[in-house]
Amino acid sequence: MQKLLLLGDEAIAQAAIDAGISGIYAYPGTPSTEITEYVQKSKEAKEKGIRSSWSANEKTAMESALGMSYAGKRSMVCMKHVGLNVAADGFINSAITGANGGIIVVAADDPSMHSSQNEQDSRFYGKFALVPILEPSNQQEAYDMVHYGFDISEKYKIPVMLRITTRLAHSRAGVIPKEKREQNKLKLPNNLTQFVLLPAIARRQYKDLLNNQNNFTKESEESGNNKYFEGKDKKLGIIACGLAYNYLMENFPERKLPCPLLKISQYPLPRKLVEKICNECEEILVLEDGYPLVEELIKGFLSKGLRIKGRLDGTIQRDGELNPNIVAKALGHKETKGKDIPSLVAPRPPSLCAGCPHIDSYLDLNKVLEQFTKGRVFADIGCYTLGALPPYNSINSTVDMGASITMAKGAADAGLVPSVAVIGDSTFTHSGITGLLDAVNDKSPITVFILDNATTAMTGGQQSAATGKIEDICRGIGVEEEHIHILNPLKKHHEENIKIIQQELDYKGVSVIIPRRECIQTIGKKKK
Ligand SMILES: Cc1ncc(C[n+]2csc(CCOP(=O)(O)OP(=O)(O)O)c2C)c(N)n1
Ligand code: SF4
Repeated sequence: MQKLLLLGDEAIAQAAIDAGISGIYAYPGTPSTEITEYVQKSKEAKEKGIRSSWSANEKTAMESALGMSYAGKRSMVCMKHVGLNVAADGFINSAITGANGGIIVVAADDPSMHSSQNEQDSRFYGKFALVPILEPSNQQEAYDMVHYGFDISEKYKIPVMLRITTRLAHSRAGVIPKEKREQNKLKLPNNLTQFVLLPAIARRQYKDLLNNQNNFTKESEESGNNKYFEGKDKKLGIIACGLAYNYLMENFPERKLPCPLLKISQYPLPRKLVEKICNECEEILVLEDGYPLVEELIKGFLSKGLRIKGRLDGTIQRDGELNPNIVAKALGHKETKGKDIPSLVAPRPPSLCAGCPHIDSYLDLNKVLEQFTKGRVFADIGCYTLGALPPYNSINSTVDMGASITMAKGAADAGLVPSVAVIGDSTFTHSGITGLLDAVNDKSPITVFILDNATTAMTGGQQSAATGKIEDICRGIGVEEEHIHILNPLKKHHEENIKIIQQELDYKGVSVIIPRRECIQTIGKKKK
C-alpha cells in the first residue's frame, strides 16, 4: 500500500473511510475539526455515500452516530474535549445500551488550552463510562487503532473512545493504510430491547458492561497496543501514555532506554503489565499528557510504598501539555534549548479582522450601554469572544457554548436589568435555543444579540446550522414579533442601530436583535 502523509486528524478520517464507516457526525471544534473536513472533501467518501455534514452540536452528533450503530452500520463521532461535556448524556448511556454496528467516539483534547477554555482530560470520561479507550502515540497508530477500535466495538458491542491531543491531531507523518473494508449491511440489533434503557433493562445491561470489564482489560493486555520494554537499570521504571511515549523517545535518539518502559495506548490499564513494572522497579515515573489519571490509578491500586513520580508529586508541572524538554527534566537529563525566537517574531494577540461585522455590533452596543454601570454583557464562544479585549472591552463572561443567554437570564432574575446576551449564530443553534425558551417562558427582561455572520467562523468557516432560520426559531419559541430586529452592522447604520438597541433595552421582556452581515473571511474564500 502506498504511504500517505497525513495529519493525525486525517489519519483517523482516512482510517474511518477504509474501515467501512457509513457516516461521520461532528460539530466543529479545535483540534478535531479536520477529521470531518477530510471526509467531507474525500472523493472516495462521496463515492461510497458516507454521510458527513455538520451536526447542530456534539449531543446530536453523538446520538445520530448511535442511531447509525443501532441500524448495524459503522459510525464515527468527533468532538473537541469540551464537546464531550455536551455529548456526555448520550455518551455515558451509550455504554449501557452498547453498540450494534461499530462506533468510535473521537475526543480531541487540548492540553495547554491552545484554543479552549480548559484542558480537561477525556480519558476520565471514558473511564467513567467504562468503555475501552485507545490513545495513539503517533499517526500510524491513530490509523491502525481506528480499525482495531471498530473490531472490538463490534466484538463486545460497545462504543470505543479514541483520545487524541492537539499535537498529534495537527502534526503530519507517513501512514501506511490497510486493506479497505466494505460497509456493514443494514441490520437491527438481535435483541430489539437493547437500546430501551428502562430501569429493568438498564440494570441488566449495566451488569453486562461490568462483566465485560475483565474482557476489556484482557484486550488491553493482549492487543499489542500496550507494550513492555525490558531494561537493565531497575532504579526507575517509566510508564508513558499516548503521545508522551513520543516525547520520551525524542530524549533517546537510539530508541533504547536503560530502564524498563511500559507504553500505554489502551485502557483499562493492563493490570498485569503495570504490576510487572511496579514490582521490578524502585521508582516509577508516569508520563501522560493531560491530567494524572494513570498516576492516580497506580497510586491507588498498588499502594506498596513505591515512589510514583509524575504530575502529582511535582516532578512534572501539574498543568499544560508535555514536550520532550519537560520529559528530559523529569528524567534528570540536561534540557535542550532551541534557538531563541528572533525579535522580528513579535507576539501577536488575537484580534477581530479589520472589517469584521462583530466590530460594528460591539461599537453599537457599547454606545448604548454607556449610560449604565459596567458588567452586564454575557457573551459566548466564537470570534466575538475577542470583544473581551481592548479596544472594545464589551463583554463580561465566556463560559461554555450557550451560557450567554442563560447567564443573562439568571442575572436579570437577580435584578441586573438591563442584562444583555451576545451569542453567535452557530452557537445559538448549538446550545442557545433552549436557554431562550426559558427566558421566554419566564418573560425575563433580557436583550439577546444573535450575531449572524452566516458561518461558524472561529473554527474555520464551516456551514452554520442557523443560516436562514434564526428569526423563525425565535418566533417559534415565542419571542414576540415586534421584539425581533434585524440590524445591518455597518458604520453608516450606527445611528438607526443604536435607536433600536435603546428601545429594546428599555423593554422589560425578551427581545432579540440580529446583526446580520457575512464574515469577511468567508466572503473572501467564496471570491477565490
Ligand atoms: C462544546 C464546544 N464545541 C465546540 C467548540 C468550538 N467552537 C468555539 S466557537 C465555535 C463556533 C462559533 O461560531 P459562531 O457562534 O457562529 O460565532 P463566530 O465564530 O462565527 O463569530 C466553535 C465551534 C467549543 N468551544 N465548545
Ligand atoms: S473570521 Fe470572520 S467573524 Fe471571525 S473575526 Fe474575522 S471577519 Fe470576524
